[in-house]
Amino acid sequence: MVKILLINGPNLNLLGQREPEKYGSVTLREIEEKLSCFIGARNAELLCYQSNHEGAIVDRIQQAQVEGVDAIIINPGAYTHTSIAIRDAFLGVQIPFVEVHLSNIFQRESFRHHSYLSDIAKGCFIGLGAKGYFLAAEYLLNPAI
Ligand code: CA2
Repeated sequence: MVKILLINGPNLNLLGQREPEKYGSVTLREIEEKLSCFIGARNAELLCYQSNHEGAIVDRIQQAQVEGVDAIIINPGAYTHTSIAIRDAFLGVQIPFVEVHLSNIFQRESFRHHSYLSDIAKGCFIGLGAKGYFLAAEYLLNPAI
């Protein structure tokens, strides 16, 4: 069975509780539950992980290799713009991944315009809110048109 790992980075545990105008009103738990159903209905399995700690995210990516995870969906939060360590973790495991951002990072401050992951990701869904996670899953499970 295809195994997909969803990783959410720092502060995304607060989704739906603060700044709904920026990040929407759906909670992370709701996203995880709905995405699990979406992926389960396609005979695949979803593992969910959120951490506010860079090294813990690196550990989880390395562990994914051991577990035989087939693909990763990641919203690295602010680590998108800072983390060479998370980039190196992906280069080390060679698990295909899709990068998701709820907000359109290109409409925001210039320091959010660069991602350390986008050029090594399969692709990115940016600025489409929580729908981006589902579009990423749909792509990973069914990449052909
Ligand atoms: O748009 C995205 O998904 C981001 O990855 C969100 C990050 C931000 O640093 C990136 O530039 C773009 C911030 C996540 C903060 O999440 C919160 C959620 C609710 C309340 C407060 C913060």
